[in-house]
Amino acid sequence: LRTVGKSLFVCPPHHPAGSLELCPAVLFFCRPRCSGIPYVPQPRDKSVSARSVISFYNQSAIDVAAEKPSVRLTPTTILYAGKSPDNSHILRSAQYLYKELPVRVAHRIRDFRHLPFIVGCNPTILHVHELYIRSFHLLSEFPPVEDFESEEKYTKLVKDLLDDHKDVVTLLAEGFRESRKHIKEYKVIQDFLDRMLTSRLGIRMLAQHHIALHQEKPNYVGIVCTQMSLKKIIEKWADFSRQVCEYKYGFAPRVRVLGHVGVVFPYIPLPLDYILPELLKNAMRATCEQHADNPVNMPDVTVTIANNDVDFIIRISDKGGGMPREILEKVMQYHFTTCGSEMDPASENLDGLGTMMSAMNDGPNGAGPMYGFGFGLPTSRAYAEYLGGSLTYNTMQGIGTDVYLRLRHIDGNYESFRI
Ligand code: ADP
Ligand code: K
Ligand code: MG
Repeated sequence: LRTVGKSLFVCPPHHPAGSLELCPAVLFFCRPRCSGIPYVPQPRDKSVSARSVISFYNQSAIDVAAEKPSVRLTPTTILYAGKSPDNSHILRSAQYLYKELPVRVAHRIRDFRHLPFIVGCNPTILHVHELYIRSFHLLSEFPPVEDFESEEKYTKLVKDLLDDHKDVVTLLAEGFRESRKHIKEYKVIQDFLDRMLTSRLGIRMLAQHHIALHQEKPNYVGIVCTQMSLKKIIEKWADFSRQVCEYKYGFAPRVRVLGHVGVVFPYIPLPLDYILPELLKNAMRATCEQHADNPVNMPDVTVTIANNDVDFIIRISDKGGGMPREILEKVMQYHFTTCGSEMDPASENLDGLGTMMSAMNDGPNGAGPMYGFGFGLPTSRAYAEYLGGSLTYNTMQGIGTDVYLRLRHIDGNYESFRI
């Protein structure tokens, strides 16, 4: 028995010198050559020391910020916030972020603290939790943005933070895959991930909007496209998904776009850049697997656009055989996939995790794999609901599936979502 500080540690008598054996009494590695020498506990994971785990739950500045309500803006507000020739709109935008971001980050930290303890202690989840705490301090300790000089520095910080957080979806997915087996109630994870992912989408939209205000781009105000053509954006992601599909299967179904193909209206393409490829890849995968014996005569994937005053609807129809009855309840669950054996760390479906998730994290610019991660449907649905819309599906076992993405207009005629 040895005493280090106030804690008691038991060092096994047989402990060979220089070993890195896990001491049974504590979750610390023994220092090499620990026999005979009073040893200093080393944290298992460099980023998470015992001190910091305690400090995760003891941060009064965060408590104060977490009590404040978030100020959510409508897209119309950010669209018409006014472009002023003296660029004062950029300064106002930075000042809004300066107040708003610490509050939103504090809300997320509060959510981490409320996770069941066994999940909150998972090293990957602790790592993300710590990332948020670090971001909170960087944002809230930054001096007030008063002029263009401080605005420039602040915008640099925002860009750096966007980059620091780019792998958060991968990390959360990994963390929960490891730890969800300890939780009886799936709803706890679903609610946490829904809030986490949609709040992250909101924060990233605000941050990227602010950054984009510095650049001039035809038909854009920040991240809002004032003349978005649904047909064009669908075709862009159809081409992308066909490439991923061809890479995986050697062939890909064609995509036909029907309905109100001529419509153009103001909208934010960013969330569609995530949702559309996920839905199109699902439709193409089902089609390829159902018609593998006759790929030359594969049925097309049909996308129908319907536009009206209040909202617009995108229906993606495939003849991929439908979803089997026994998985219907599960397809919307995070991590559920019919690729390999679900949640088995040894299964091959993890091979693609890195690439697939880099596509999910950054917006699908990299060629993300076809499927296998189980985040496509639940994340798309959470985003759609965050945007004041819905994602639903009808499936005909033996024939195919129709997925309906319904989203609200942002042109200010009816109430829209808030970012
Ligand atoms: P992933 O694609 O990574 O498996 P998703 O959340 O996108 O995760 O989809 C979950 C599951 O739902 C898929 O594995 C598949 O079994 C089923 N699915 C999704 N879309 C379709 C579709 N259009 N036709 C048939 N099955 C589908
Ligand atoms: K899923
Ligand atoms: Mg998918």
